Amino acid sequence: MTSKTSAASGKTTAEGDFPIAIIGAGFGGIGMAIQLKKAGIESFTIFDRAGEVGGTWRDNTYPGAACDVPSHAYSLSFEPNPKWSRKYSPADEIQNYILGLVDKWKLRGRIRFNTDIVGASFDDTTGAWTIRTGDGEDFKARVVISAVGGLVDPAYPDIPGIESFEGKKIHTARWDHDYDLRGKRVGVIGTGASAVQVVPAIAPEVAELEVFQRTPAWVVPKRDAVYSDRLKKLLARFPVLLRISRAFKYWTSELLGPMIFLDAPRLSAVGEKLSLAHLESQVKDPELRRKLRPEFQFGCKRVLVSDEYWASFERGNVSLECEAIDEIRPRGIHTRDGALHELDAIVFATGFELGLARAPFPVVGRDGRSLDESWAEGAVAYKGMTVSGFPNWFILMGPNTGPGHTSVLVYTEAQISHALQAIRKLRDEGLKFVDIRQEVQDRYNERIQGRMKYMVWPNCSSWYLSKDGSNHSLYPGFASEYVVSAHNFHPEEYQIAELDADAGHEADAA
Ligand code: N01
Repeated sequence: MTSKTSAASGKTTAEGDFPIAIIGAGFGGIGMAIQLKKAGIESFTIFDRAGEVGGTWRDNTYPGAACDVPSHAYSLSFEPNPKWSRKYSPADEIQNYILGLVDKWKLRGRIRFNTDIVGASFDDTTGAWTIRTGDGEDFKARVVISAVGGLVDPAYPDIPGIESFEGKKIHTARWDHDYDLRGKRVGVIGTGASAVQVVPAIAPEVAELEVFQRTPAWVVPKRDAVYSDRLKKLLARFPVLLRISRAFKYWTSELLGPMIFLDAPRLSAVGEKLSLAHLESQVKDPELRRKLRPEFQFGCKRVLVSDEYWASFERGNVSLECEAIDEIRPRGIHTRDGALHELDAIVFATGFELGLARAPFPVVGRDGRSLDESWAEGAVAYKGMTVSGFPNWFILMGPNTGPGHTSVLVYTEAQISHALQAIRKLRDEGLKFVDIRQEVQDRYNERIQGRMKYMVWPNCSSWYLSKDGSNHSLYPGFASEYVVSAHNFHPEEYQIAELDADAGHEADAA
């Protein structure tokens, strides 16, 4: 448990001998908590600003929401699930998997829901972090696991007049299930990973659906499949089969990875050919195909996976609008050709504010330096996890740890393992802190940024890139390479400070 201090009264209560704070109860935070429990470390508290666990899978409930990575790979390897109903599970099934883990590991009582962390600061003398909630409560923790996620807050487009719209506005990441789309004239802005799922899901219900496309995207076949009861029973009975299925899916994605992340036109051409064949099989009208055909290099933006998105445009009630949006007016969307598209509702499939690029809240490390100052020229961390000057602070899904080609959880598991080893060392050896050496962090990031020129991502605009064109989001390489390098904690890479007896007592009792 995390030690608690009431900011108002200044009183303290000790709730554990090595308090650990986990911020975020999504896949990362819950996975970390499970591994801590497995290691016999119980002194943790999970904080989440929402009223339920699940993170992404709690928030993204739009019709058609699913994972575009196969579930046998997109799940925690240490919590295998033979019961996935299909190859690509719907969002609610993934959320139920997370809820099941919380019950199985009795984590619910360890979570402080509706608790927004608004600040954190490190005390050099005690080796403890103080984290503050929105209600003004302070908690002390010897280690903080920042598992706040990278794609959390919905981004609305900067389109003039957006506030003036008199119909219903819905963002995919905050779906309003009370609003009935049946029989409505609906516009969807955006053609990314969320749009390709929501468009085919709502198309049969609405009266008219207009998809406002700024940039057409590469889509590849999903080849989704329902898993029969017989198969699920077999997987449950012989867990090795599930492991084989996971390994097969993982290594297939690794094998195809270079086609998606490398700036290798010949490899990109293979992906483009596959996608264009898919387009041809889904859309009969050559003019419509021309409008849907992307012009940027395959992999430069996220490759989309769908068997139904392009086919939706074959429906009589679905149309594609490629004219640029001029403004939003009370009755609809006005495009640059002068047309007013009258609508009852606008769905914003316009993505997320990039949470990776900045501190999630003011974080003050050693010498009073803030994380935002350290990240003024872009978010950097050692292997995406630790930042020099911010000891005992471990980030899950941090800078340059996103994949474009495989399951993000593979990366997260490596980060959990790294943090767990560090926690064990700190706790078992009575250390004050471990702080990644600046030169180790710098060398690592020079290598990461040096590799970017061989990657496809600088060749087009996407959320992967910061405003200055640098990439602090994705890992430029194979997932296996990252896992091998990040999985183990190497003490020699960190500055290690001993806990002096008095300060230690103070930290633990605080
Ligand atoms: O968001 P996006 P997303 N006028 O940023 C368009 C993950 N994810 O929610 O391409 C008109 O990709 C914008 O146009 P353009 C995944 O990592 C995972 O779809 O910039 N259009 C684009 O088409 C993914 O990468 C799953 O020209 C405007 C769209 O909005 C990430 O989340 C499922 C506009 C935004 O696309 C984000 O995906 C869903 C404007 N002013 C998401 N502004 C899985 O299945 C923006 N757009 C795991």
